[in-house]
Amino acid sequence: MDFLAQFKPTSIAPIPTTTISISPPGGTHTHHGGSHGHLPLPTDTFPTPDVHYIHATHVGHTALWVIFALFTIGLLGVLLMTVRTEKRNRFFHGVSALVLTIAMVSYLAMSVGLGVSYIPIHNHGVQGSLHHFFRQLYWARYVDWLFTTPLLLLSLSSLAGLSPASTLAVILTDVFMIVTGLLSAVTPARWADGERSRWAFFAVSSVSFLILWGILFVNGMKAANNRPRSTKGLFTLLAAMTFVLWIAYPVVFGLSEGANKVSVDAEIIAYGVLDVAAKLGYTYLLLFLHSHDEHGPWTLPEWWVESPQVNGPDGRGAYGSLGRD
Ligand code: RET
Repeated sequence: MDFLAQFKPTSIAPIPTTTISISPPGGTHTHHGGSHGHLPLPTDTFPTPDVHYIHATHVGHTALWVIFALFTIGLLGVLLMTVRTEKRNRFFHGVSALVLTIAMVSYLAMSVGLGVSYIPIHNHGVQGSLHHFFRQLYWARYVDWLFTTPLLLLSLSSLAGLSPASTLAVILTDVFMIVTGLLSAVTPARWADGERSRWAFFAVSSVSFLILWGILFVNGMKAANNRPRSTKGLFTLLAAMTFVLWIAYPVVFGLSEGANKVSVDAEIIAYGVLDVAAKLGYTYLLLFLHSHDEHGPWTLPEWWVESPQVNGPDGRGAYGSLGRD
């Protein structure tokens, strides 16, 4: 079904026109001859551009609220699991709670109408350039992804025991992917050259996607070989699941922000399903299936989770006595 049909010229009223008359300096009366006749005012008729906004309806707005509610409930569940876990084993709980908090706030923002703008998009052959199309862009999701995707990758990398250098490489490549993806989404593409720049940014972002997953799979599997069997299995499962889910993002992008093939409502629902699976699904699988062992790279050191117990020789506390000898 072509949702754009409703905007095509057959169903669009003819382009309205504006007629203007200009009163020339000196008036329109004749100066010669005996008569006092007036010349007609010079007039011209212009077509007025017809502006069309493609935006979410009640369906999309409701979906945003529902997804916000799911993240809120999911976050509460994770917080409950966190307080019931020993402090030193809360690494994955902390990272996951952060991911869900950011997602919750971002969906709340979008639900109340924040983080949105209108981007000029290509006409796709619709009657010349006089129909101007603007599509609603929820850019708030890119701000969400900018923070949540690095955290999800940190969580996956830590599970595998990936080196700090490779983890940083994965995260920086991911940030680059999201930023170039946002550039693709905000590129005004009213004409073909704008459309070309949009897909150029999309291609750059997609290459980063492949690089980041290349590093994560190759180095991650090597690192996971040094972990207990169950951890290696969980890493393989979560990495494969995450990879498959993440591939769907550029597909949804291509159909919505990219080529404007589906409505904004469909876009909201598709991204919503993916976000819930990639964040909530991931988190709960990880927290339920992962069992801590004392020597895992993710077990937090004592000094990190406990406040210093010592008082120092001068009674000013551990830090007050530093450097006295
Ligand atoms: C974009 C468009 C440009 C090409 C590519 C993209 C990839 C986006 C991804 C997003 C993942 C988001 C997640 C969010 C929260 O859980 C930016 C859509 C490759 C992979 C997992």
